[in-house]
Amino acid sequence: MSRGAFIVFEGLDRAGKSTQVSMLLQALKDRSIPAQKQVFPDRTTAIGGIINDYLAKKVELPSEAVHLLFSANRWECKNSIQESLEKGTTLVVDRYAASGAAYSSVTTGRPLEWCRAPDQGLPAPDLVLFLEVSPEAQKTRPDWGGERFERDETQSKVAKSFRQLATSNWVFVDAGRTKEEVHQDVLDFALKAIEACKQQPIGKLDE
Ligand code: NYM
Ligand code: MG
Repeated sequence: MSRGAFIVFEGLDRAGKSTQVSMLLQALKDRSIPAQKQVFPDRTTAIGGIINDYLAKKVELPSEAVHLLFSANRWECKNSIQESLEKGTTLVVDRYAASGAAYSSVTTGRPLEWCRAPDQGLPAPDLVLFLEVSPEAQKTRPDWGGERFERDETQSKVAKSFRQLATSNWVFVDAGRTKEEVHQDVLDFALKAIEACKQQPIGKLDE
């Protein structure tokens, strides 16, 4: 039996990731391709609850500790990710390890290698769709600036870190267009990835 694809959306805050995740899931459903959504941080777990309080500025924690919590939040989902992919379900994921390294390299000031280390060994995405958005467009989107890290200066530094993390399975998508135009590109890349990884083993981050 063929496995599902591990498809991750990355990007700055308010790039339209959640919208594109929903549109892609619906399009896959319409084609009878089994698919499931996963969001990081997963705020529904015990660890996710602390992350949520930190982002909402309800608790203070050292940036390094928060970084490890974000990674732990992925590790607690490792088995379910693996099992879903193995049973043939494609995962459509809103943020993953690249967000962890890109944001924390800015907030901790530590090298990218340090930031990437805790995620080593987790299942690797087959496709990373990086949604590119301008600072002007970001600000026009609802709820901008409410959470920690939602500041222009932080976002432009995070954007640079993201670029340094890009590998051959990343594609950069211009998210400044209409959501339908963006979706057309996304769907095209996603369908190709689903086809291409069917008989491939699931990769691991940095191993
Ligand atoms: N974030 C997200 C991190 O700093 N590290 C991580 O590992 C992940 C998954 O959390 N500003 C940051 C990016 C966002 C914030 O995510 C909440 P979202 O997708 O805006 O709900
Ligand atoms: Mg956000």
